[in-house]
Amino acid sequence: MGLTEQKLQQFGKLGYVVKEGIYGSDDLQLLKDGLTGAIQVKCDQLIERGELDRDFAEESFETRLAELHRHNPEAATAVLMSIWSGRFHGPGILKALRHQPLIDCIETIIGPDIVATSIYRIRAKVPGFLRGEVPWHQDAGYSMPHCYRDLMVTCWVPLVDATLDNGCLWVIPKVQDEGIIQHYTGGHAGFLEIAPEDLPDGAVPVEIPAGAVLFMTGMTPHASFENKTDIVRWSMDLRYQDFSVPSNVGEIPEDYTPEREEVTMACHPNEAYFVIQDRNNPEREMHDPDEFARLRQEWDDARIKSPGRGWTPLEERAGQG
Ligand SMILES: O=C(O)CCC(=O)C(=O)O
Repeated sequence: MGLTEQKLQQFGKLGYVVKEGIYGSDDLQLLKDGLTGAIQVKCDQLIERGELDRDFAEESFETRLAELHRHNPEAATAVLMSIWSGRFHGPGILKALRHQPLIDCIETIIGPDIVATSIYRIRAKVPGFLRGEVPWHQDAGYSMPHCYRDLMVTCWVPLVDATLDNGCLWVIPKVQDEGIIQHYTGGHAGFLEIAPEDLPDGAVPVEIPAGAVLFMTGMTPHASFENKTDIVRWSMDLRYQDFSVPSNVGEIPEDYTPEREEVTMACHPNEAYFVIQDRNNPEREMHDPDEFARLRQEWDDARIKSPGRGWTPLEERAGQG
């Protein structure tokens, strides 16, 4: 139940900690089935349009997109983009977000009042797919500046064993209390990126088995590199905060007008937030997957402009591709 005192101390000291066995092999099946369904829908569409001649449905969850990518990189990219990032909010994601053994650990870190954000990402790091490599950044670099000091916990969960070879996450320990590092636009594959000269020393790889969770602060620099294997390094990352951290729970997208003071906005104004646990008002908790998907879509569609997003000043590094 939850994190031990020793693990909590490690989180405070290093800015990250790992706990194994949080998700068992059955716990993520609904999510994997949902992803398989979404992949099939996109493959069917591509086949109908004559852009793909086979769907590799006979392959396993771990190998299907790798084989598809080898066979037809353009079609595989279209499939990947259809589920990329937070675009997948189908079956299984709310269950994964509410998974009690994970929530117990989050409670150890931030207390019993728990909000999750729509900034969950499902990542299929397919061998040879460049967007699968994520350059060095702090998650806080993506949030509004007034939230830099707030604790948002990122939970990185590999759905297959994460190894050096298939592109496990790397983290830089013990710098999480030193503040935000300059992030630049135009980094690898369009991500925000910390310049090499600004990167603190001491990066360590975090090789962990499927179903383990790597907990990080929003200020913990992390990155992941090439997948040199034949299988897909599937992972998901989920994010949690307590009630004191700005969110849009209880608001509607229309509340976000251009005149609104930035400091009153959610840390990520254009993503929906959900109450996961509220002991005093359990009726506020999100349990319905359909309502979850609807709310998620509503905020996604609204495309709220967040004027002061974290990478101030907004500038591209000379020479970045
Ligand atoms: O999964 C990866 O490779 C990168 C994950 C990441 O950057 C994140 O969770 O913020």
